[in-house]
Amino acid sequence: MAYAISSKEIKRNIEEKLNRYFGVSFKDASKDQLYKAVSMTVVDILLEEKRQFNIKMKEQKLKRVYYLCMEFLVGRSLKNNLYNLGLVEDYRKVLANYDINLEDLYEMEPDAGLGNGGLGRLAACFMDSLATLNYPAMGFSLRYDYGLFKQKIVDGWQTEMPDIWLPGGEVWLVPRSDRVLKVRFGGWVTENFEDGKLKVEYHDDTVVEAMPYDFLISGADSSTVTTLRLWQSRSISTFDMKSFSQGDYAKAMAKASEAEVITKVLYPSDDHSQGKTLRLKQQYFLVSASIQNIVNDHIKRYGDIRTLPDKAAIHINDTHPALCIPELMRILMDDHGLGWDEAWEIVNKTVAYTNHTVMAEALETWHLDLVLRTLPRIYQILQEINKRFMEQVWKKYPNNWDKAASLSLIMDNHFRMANLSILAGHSVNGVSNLHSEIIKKDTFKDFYEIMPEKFTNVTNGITHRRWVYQSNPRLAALLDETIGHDWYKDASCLKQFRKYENDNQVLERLLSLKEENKVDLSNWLKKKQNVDIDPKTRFDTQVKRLHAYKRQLLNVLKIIELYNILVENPNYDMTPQTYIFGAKAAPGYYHAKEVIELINYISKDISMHPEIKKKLNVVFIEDYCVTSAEKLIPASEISEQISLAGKEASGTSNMKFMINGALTFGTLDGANVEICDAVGRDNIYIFGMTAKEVNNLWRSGYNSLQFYNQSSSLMKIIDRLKKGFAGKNFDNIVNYLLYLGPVADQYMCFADFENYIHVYHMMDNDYRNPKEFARKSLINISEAGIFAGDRSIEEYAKNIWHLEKIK
Ligand code: 26V
Repeated sequence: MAYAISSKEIKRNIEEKLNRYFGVSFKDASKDQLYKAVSMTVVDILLEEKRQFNIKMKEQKLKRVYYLCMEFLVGRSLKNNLYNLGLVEDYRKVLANYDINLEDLYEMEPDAGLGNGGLGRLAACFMDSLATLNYPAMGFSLRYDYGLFKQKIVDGWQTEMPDIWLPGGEVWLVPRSDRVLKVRFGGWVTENFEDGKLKVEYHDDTVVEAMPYDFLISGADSSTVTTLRLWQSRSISTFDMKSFSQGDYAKAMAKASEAEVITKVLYPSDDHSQGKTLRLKQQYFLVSASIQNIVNDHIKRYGDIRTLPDKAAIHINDTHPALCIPELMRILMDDHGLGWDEAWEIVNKTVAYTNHTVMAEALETWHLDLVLRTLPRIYQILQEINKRFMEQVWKKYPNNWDKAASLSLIMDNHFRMANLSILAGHSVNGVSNLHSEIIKKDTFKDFYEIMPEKFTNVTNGITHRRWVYQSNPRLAALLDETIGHDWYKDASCLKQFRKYENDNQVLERLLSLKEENKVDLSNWLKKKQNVDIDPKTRFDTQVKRLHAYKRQLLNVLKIIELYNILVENPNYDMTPQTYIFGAKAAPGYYHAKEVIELINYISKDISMHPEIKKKLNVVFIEDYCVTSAEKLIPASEISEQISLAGKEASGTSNMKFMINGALTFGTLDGANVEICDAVGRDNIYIFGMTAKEVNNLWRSGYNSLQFYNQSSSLMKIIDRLKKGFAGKNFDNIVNYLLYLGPVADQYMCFADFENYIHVYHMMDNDYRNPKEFARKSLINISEAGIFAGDRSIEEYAKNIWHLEKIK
């Protein structure tokens, strides 16, 4: 059901915005002005829907989920909102009357890149599903001035440029100066009892203002709007007049900058927790403002803080917002006079936690001194939580120091945020079956032993509306024609597509639409990077953050192997193929940057050999982001998901590729395992060790040389790396792989190499039979329904948040 608005109104609304904000008419407006004016009219519609939504919420008094996350990787909004409101064609027609192409306006919008990768994009997909399914929900995050850096490749090397998204992105933010809050940092606190009541006083603290901006996200064919509230930090005293009068201009501004820097920039690292003060301030700023907001709203609506768990579910997406636990304790005790036990019970019933990584270096900890200095009251509460917990642990496991050490919230003078989150909340979930098992049996096994009832799984999901309907219109049209349109709201209907697995016409259509998507991608890449790729070659894609555990290097080893073969024998019968990479490395992650450099140099080297390039091409997509993913995924035929088993919590691009008909070439890791179960072994290319085998090999001692000495292929690959590509050798990478340098390959690329190549040949063989390959592709699309974000959200709503839908 489309939002009801006439073409005349649309036209008038756009004209009015153009006139009021830019002083131009349709005819004279620039594309940028048109994009902004059009977007403003869409925001007005969303505000109207929001008003209706608020009325319903007031009447129905439903429980609501508050999704706290440091990252929301939203991408572009104009197209998404027009689709979800069912207004694409109406807007297209209005604009066409003035010779304006709606697609051109989409291209004016910058990505809201307020996230690093999977975790942030998942949060954004979930906002879509929550609104579409009519669940009462609100997201909270930060309004970063700069999102994830823009990647520029300079002579093969990644450099980082600021992502200045606000000039084009701010149109989507609705300022809410009526809801400003205050957050306190630093100083020291005193506790006194007055009339038997605890009175906490703050001294010498710094108060920062939290200014909310609402990002409204419409549901698809639903009148529900989810608000994503982004907090901006502001100084209360913007200006120190005294210093200014004395001529000390820098000092006059210093206080203001100290406050404003908090939400200046998204931390661009998702590989290890660095314990930086500013990051801690960001996290506390987010949770303090959000929890105050939640509590204020609850009191206003219901009057009694004790009913909070009946009306609010607070979800912490990874441990980054885990300080909401002591913050809620603080507010319940210090501001609302509750006792410890009562407050603790409310926190427990309200908070739930999702873990997104088992990588030890990414599990967050905070140094006690840093917390004490930055958040003195929070420090006291955390110490008290731990003291009480340790008393219980000691009682349960007398004199068992191992248990105490593994469960304690404090280790080596650091607070462990995962331990806090598991202890305080009522639910802990992993993001794929395998990951949830690893959490229980390994990462947090001692917690699982004493509180098994808290542990559960919710396998990730993606919004198939953005990732197929909007980004792959040709496939969407084929689905609509064959199985009808119900899949749009109910992805489980995709199963009906399986009826066509032996229908030659449909298989032909699948092949031809993929080819058209490949042509589109080639044209886009030519325009964007002046790079040629041949749409007649197989498109084999690996796009994700660059991290050693994701093993882009293993893919590179395979490419060098093929390159070596072609150099030796240019007539080698090989399916022409193009390897597409897209990846950002954390700015301080040197090894990851070297892998990017290697990919770029191989690409350059191949370009110097035009005959080889026809059969084997490599391209690196600069500045991989949500918008480029939307172009790449529908055109890909092979999806590389080759992390070392046990390391990738779930993966979500694997789901996006699958639903677009690409075949997974991957290890039994994360959600690949469930993809394999869904499509069956014949329709996926699985290779490598299982998570169990990985552990065994690691424990018995991985010796890369053993693999190297037994493989003439690996020897030649290493020789080639030493010799170099396009005049540059890669000795550091050689040392990494052979365990000769300071950084060595813990992710055991060599151990999986042989099987990777073996399965590559099986895949390649299948690919030579297009119809057979198309059938496998069709089966992947048909079985992708379970990886819809809608399914994930239904599980969260039912099993963890206990929500009802808005009527
Ligand atoms: C971690 C850290 C560590 C401290 C510094 C800042 C920072 C920022 C982000 C992260 C997030 C790492 C966790 C993450 O993104 N996990 C990914 O979550 C996806 C959604 O569940 C999942 O599909 C991926 O497998 C998982 O790697």
